Amino acid sequence: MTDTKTRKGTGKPEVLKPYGVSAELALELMQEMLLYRRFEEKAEEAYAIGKIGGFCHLHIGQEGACAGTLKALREDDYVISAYREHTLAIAKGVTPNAVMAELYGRIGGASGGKGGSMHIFGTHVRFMGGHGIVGAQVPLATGFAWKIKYRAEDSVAVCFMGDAAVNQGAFHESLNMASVWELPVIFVVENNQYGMGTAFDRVSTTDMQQKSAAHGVPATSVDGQDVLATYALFRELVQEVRDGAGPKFVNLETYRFRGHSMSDPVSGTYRPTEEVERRKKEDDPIVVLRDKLFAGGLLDQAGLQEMDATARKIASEAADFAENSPVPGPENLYRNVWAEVNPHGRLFFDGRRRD
Ligand SMILES: Cc1ncc(C[n+]2csc(CCOP(=O)(O)OP(=O)(O)O)c2C)c(N)n1
Ligand SMILES: [Mg+2]
Repeated sequence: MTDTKTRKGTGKPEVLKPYGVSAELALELMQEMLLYRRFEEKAEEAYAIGKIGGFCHLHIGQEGACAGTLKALREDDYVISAYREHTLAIAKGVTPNAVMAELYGRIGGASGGKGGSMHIFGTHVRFMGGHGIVGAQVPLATGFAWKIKYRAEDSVAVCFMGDAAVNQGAFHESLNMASVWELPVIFVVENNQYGMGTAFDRVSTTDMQQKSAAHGVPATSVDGQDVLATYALFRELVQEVRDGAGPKFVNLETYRFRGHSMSDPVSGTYRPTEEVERRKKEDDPIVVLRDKLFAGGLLDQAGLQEMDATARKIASEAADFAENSPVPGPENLYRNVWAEVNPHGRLFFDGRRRD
């Protein structure tokens, strides 16, 4: 994405030692998180002036969850998520152009402009959506993991969900099956503590760490605002699951810096403004990593600005691409409804890359 080598300082990389992460990788994570932040800000701006319509849930504040986890995966690993998925799609390899064009509802979008914000897919890189029904992706992830095991592959399935999904029946059915069949799947709760306007402790008498216990699925908690800790945990878990350890559950503690969706206020009555302001100040995953890199002499202000400029450029080029992509015409009405047959007589679902 950028020439991170030029940003490698001469300072003490001891700051990275506890995580077992190289300076190059830490700088890559920084560049990626900056891109996710600038991309979402660009989408926010486009939404505000009416260029994007419908639902739109931003991931701002949760960039560590995205960068730290996906960095530990291979291209043939499956990722599936709920509707707060724009940046997860990018991290898995869907281009920023295709994600932005999907938000704009344009033909160049990842789902041909017919899915929008909540339904971004990139099956060519095994990004399996983008799902609007809370918890709906959890049984699907279990199915991918079953397929991996059935075909004796060594990929893993990673299923992201919000904290509200753990009270859905589908979550428990899926964890039970995954456990009984020892499937290669990691269930990750992006625990931002709220499901729309409802705090988690108002809808649960047990804490998140206990949610998988009844199914015998081992649980771990991690500070998702610390991208290095998140990466270090996933590097370990992914390897264990790839090696046949069976399913895992991760309580990834994070916080969203915006409202639930573009139509909701940032704080509202369900969470005090002071709480939001404090978390933004103390727990911004980009600032947390920046401070470590500065302290270790691995990055300076000029280097950070250079990286930020790269991120802003990619986000703004994505918006230009979306603007210039046509809206899908009526000939697309019946496309992607049924599986199509290719010239070899095999069924396929349209997962081609659109740039
Ligand atoms: C089955 C179902 N019930 C209700 C809704 C309405 N709804 C949309 S988002 C949401 C909250 C989900 O919160 P969480 O899982 O914590 O994810 P977050 O938005 O915090 O990322 C609800 C209740 C829905 N989409 N699906
Ligand atoms: Mg939530």
